[in-house]
Amino acid sequence: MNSLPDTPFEASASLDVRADFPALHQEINGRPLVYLDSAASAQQPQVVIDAVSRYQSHDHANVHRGVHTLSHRATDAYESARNRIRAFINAASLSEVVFTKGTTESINLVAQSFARPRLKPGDRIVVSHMEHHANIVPWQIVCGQTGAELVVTPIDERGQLDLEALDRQLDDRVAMLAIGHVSNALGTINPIADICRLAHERDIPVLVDGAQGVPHGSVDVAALGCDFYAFSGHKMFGPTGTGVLYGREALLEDMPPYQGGGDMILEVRFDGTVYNELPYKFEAGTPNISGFVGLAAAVDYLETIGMQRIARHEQALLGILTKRLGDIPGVRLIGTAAHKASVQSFVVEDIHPHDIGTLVDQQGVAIRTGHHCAMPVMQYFDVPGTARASLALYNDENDVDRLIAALDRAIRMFQ
Ligand code: C6P
Repeated sequence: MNSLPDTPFEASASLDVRADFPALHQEINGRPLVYLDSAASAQQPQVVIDAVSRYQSHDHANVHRGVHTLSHRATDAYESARNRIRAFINAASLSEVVFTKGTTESINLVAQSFARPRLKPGDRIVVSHMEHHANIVPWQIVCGQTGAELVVTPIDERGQLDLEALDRQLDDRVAMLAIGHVSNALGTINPIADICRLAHERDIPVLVDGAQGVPHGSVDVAALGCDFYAFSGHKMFGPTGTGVLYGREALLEDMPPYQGGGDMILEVRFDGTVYNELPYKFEAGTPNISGFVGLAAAVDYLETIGMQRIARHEQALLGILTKRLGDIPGVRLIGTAAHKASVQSFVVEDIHPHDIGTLVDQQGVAIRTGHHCAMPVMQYFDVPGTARASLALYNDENDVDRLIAALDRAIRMFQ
């Protein structure tokens, strides 16, 4: 079951995991670091750093290529990472778990290998107004290549998807629906299982951008019913340069390779090449082996704590953060959906978000400011950008206090 929480203010299941994250134990500008930018990139626990280091120190070689012991060890580590991640998202088979560089590459792969050969002029691809650029631009590119048209599902002033408009838009011209699980700029959790059901009643395949979904609750691709699910390792406490594309086997089987090169072939002749089986057909070249070893360690770490506990902890903290921010005069919250993950965007009257970001950084508090690669969201709310605090399992109430104090001070400097 997809258990991203429905209830915004569940009781806190307090977590005490800060000690596991070495990067959190440092001073920035003379103050203990408060890290509230996990939606951009989450910090890594020591077990992930150790797993990568152990692999690099003892087991490293290329995968699927050598008969020597180290190559076997590297291949075993890489393929057992795939199995670990398969189980984490409940994919039916290893063939359905393609390793990529990140969400961006996963979505581009689907746009080019799945959508492009199927699209014809007049077809439609539906995306929502709250998408990250990674779930807009690849579709614009493929529309340009094929004559298909991009259609945008509106959102409301709380940052929620207009489901009735989506229902109307999903007609027989639509060849693909590409939708985010959780908005990075607004925190909105979309009802993906319902959306997939709606789309599938009309035979429309669905890609879910899960970059902000996977870190915040257990994601079960079978229960969601999506055709593709894309996510990044670095947002779920793993290394950068790792990503996953889940795809239904029958669809992946039918798709041409995204890139050509070593490892994605069974036989190469000048008169024709036979491609490798799934998922290797989509993994040309030497992959980020140590990165996926680290990602598997991150999955172990998350499962040991428990995704439900993480979700409850984050929800409780989000409730506190939202209330405290909303109580500050001059602060406008951007993204107040009924169902949210632990991200809160805001703007402060008469102060540019970048100034806010710089001033709180001077007090040791890391938040992200700007358009968050979601410019259409900024256009909808008519703001140049927002300040965004994003919470993870290692944040606590003290972090919220520190942000609020830093903000108060920043605002006073402008008065
Ligand atoms: N969002 C943020 O600060 P990559 O860069 O491929 O790992 O992930 C891209 C991406 C796609 N979809 C969503 C919903 C995302 O949030 C992101 C990355 C970061 O919000 C960096 S812009």
